[in-house]
Amino acid sequence: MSSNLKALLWDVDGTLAETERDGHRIAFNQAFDALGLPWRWGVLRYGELLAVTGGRERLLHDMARRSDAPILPAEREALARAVHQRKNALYGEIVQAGSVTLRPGVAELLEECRSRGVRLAITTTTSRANVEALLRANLGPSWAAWFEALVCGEDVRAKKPDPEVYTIALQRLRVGPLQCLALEDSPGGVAAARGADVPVLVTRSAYFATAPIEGAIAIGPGLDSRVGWHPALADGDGADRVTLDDLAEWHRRMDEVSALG
Ligand code: XBP
Ligand code: MG
Repeated sequence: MSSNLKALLWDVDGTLAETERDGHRIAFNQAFDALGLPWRWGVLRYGELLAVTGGRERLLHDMARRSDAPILPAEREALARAVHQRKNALYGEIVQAGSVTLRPGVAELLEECRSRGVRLAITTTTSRANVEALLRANLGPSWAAWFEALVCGEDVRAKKPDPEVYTIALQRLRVGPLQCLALEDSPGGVAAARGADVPVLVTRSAYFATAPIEGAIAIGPGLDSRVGWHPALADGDGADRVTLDDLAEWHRRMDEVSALG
C-alpha cells in the first residue's frame, strides 16, 4: 500500500464499541441506585444527554434541571463526582464481564493496521481506566502495546468537541494531521477532529444513527459492511468488510469528498 495514511486515531465510545447505551448508561443507573438516588436515565433521555460530552459534565447538566438535586454548587459538584466515580467502577465491572464487545470489523481493522505498519492511537474523552477496562476485556492483557498513544479525558483541559485531544495525539505521534485518519461516531467527535485538521471517517453508532454530520471523508453503517457507505465502496477483491485499503483510498481522495454532508 503506497499511501500517505500513517496513523488511525480511534474514538472509543460509540466507535470501538457501543459503550453508551449498554455500558455507561446502565452503570449510571446502577450508581444512582447504589447512592440512594431516585434518578434513572432511559435509553431516549440518555441519547439527549449525549449532546454533553463527559459523564460528569453530563450529570451536572441533568442535575441543573432537577428540583431534587442539591442547590449549592459545591454540593452538586461533590455529588456528581461521587456518582461518576461509582459509575466508572460499575462500568469496569460491566465490561470485564464481557457485556460490551468491540463493534464488528473493528478487531480485524486493528489487526490489519498492526500487520501493515499503520500506527494506532486512542483519542477519547472518556477516562484511561475506562479505556483500559474495555480494551483489556476485548484485546487481552497486551492491549496497550497495540497503541502508540492514548489520549484520554484526563489529558485535556477541554473535552470534545474541542480539538485538544487530537492536537495532543498528533504531537505524541509526531505526525501531521493529513497523515492521519480519525474514526468517530458523533458530531462532537467529528468537530474535534476537524478542528485539528484531521480527516475523519464516521461509523454510525446506535445513538447517532441519523445525526446530521458534516465534513467527514466517508460515512457508513459499520466496518463490517461494504454497503451503505458514502462514497460507495467498490468490490473489495472478495473482502466482506471495510479494509485498510478502502480507508487509504478514501484518504487519498479526501479533497474530492470532504464536502460530504
Ligand atoms: C464519550 C463521552 C464520555 C462517555 C462516558 O464521547 O462523552 O463522556 O459518555 O465516559 P466520545 P466518562 O465518544 O466523543 O469520546 O464518564 O468517563 O466521561
Ligand atoms: Mg464517540
